[in-house]
Amino acid sequence: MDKYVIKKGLTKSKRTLVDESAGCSDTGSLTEELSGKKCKKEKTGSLLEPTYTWKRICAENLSCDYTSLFNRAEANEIFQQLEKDIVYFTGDLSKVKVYGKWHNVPRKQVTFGDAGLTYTFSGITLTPKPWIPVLNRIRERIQLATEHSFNFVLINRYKDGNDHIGDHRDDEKELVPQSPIASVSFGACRDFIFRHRDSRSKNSVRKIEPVRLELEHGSLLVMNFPTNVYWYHSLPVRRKVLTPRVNLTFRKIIQ
Ligand SMILES: O=C(O)CCC(=O)C(=O)O
Repeated sequence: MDKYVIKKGLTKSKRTLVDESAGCSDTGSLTEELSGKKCKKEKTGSLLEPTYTWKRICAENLSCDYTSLFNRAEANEIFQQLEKDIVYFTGDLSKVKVYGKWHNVPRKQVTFGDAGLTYTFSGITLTPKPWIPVLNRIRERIQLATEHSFNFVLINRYKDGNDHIGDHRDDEKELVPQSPIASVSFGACRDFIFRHRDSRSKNSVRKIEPVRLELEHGSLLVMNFPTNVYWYHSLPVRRKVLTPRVNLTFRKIIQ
């Protein structure tokens, strides 16, 4: 396995978890941000809130948290609903500009969010569609698990392992500075790779191992600051994957 830290099977409060992950709590704001997360079973009236078992993923200036957000039955139901309800962008909105040339994106994408927001990436400005119930269900669950609220989501659909997303950082100027990004996945399990900005090519002066994850059906990956400053991420082609996957990255956009 590559050189990074994963703490498994922790169901304690996030404060304890950070304290146990020496070397990962070197960012002052990180400890503060994680301390409020909800990881304990609590009884609220007659409702039993779900328990989240978090894994910490750390490397130099990389700080992520990973959990199963939905059980298999819920994840199956939500995946079906997404496949039924989500209508993806077509035409010019399904293209990206790379080195001045327009290309079709090798996947489908669409955005939803609060009225009045816009988001520009890869040369296109996207106006979000209004929230729909299945997205609010996911958004509310993320808020319960992380105590962060999000006002925008980018949805990517990969029809099979040929669809992919190349190395990039989520560092657009519209994002609230230092805010986390919550990435929820449904459908096929896919590899997800982080590469440090100083170690992306063969000629790089520094040699920093990539961080490889498998994003599972119903999972949540929280990318905390400053991960997206230092690390690029990608979902590479995997020809053996024959089934679709839908990924939703929830973001905080400046109003
Ligand atoms: O599909 C994924 O897991 C990655 C999506 C992504 O990189 C993005 O939305 O910026």
